[in-house]
Amino acid sequence: MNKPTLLFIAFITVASVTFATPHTPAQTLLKRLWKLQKRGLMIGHQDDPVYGRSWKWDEGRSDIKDVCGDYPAVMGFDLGKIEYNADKNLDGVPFERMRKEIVAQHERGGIVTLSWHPDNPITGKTAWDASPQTVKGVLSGGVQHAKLNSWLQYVAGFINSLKTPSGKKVPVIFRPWHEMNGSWFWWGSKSCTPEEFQQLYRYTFEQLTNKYLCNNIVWAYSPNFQANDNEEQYLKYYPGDTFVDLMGIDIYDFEHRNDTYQTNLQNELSLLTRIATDKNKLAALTETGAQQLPDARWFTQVFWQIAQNYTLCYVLFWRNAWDAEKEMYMTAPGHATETDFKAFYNEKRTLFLNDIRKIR
Ligand code: BMA
Repeated sequence: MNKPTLLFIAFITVASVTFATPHTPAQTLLKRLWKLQKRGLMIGHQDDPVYGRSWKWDEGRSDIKDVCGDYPAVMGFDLGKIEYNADKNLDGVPFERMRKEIVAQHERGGIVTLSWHPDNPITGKTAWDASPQTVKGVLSGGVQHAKLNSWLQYVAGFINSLKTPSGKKVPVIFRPWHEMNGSWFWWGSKSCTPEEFQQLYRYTFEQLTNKYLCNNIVWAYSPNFQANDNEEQYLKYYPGDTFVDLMGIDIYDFEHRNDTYQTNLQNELSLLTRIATDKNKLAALTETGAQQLPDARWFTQVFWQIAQNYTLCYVLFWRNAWDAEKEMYMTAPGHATETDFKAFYNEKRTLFLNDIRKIR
């Protein structure tokens, strides 16, 4: 790459933070995230303001707010089906509504993160169709490369459309191609080599940054938990320092095994925070939760017992799905975890919207 091109990229991407000015929306968010990471752990929730345990599509509502009177500091949304320029995402959330909620969360001083579960571009089946060679088929020279290009154009279009009423772009944390070390997604370990994955991630970065000028993205690398994880395994699919601002990990308890979850969480967070510190990147627990929350004191006694020992920017608890009975990871009014969640809310170092909105 020649020098003018490099300089140009420095102005519009965040992964090149070493170049201080001028400030893009992404650089402003990145700076704020570093400040907030020192204050405590921001609490996040997927699809928080669009549906909950016993409701859907109401406005101004949130299971977290209904329990503790405050919104989460971080809200997560998923772009699945944006690749078809569809009206609704894969979980039925209208993109218009999503855009409105993202801007509202930003305007009230909160933070937003985006994931994307696109369908398999070769077979047309879901993101969970891990047919071999899929990634190869969308890379340059592949049979469906043009499709990837058009899909990225829609993603960029949505991200660029996130603007305040006064026309300022809203920054978001984007973690494309998450859980790639798992075997369940078409961009995962069963469907590509680490090199192919890295090409896919970098291509996504380059298209969004250089072609579509998305200057409002903080980039996250977000593999899944794996047994006996170590640095080499964690970094197996890592696209490189230039393309990443935040290092994440996804880890769940699907089996109601508190001890196992705590051990896994501790091991992964030790590793993650060590690697992030070495690389001078932010660290976050990019997805977690105990499925169906069978333990009434899970938030303070299971999760917080471990998480409080680490310096992390945020945690994103997964969704209280309206369309899948098992997919419940957050408290709600009347749920057995309600009292415990209030205690979790009152912990000094758990940060909700009111704790962060003035810290800019
Ligand atoms: C998954 C599950 C799915 C959902 C997807 C995107 O982890 O919750 O039911 O469609 O996330 O939100």
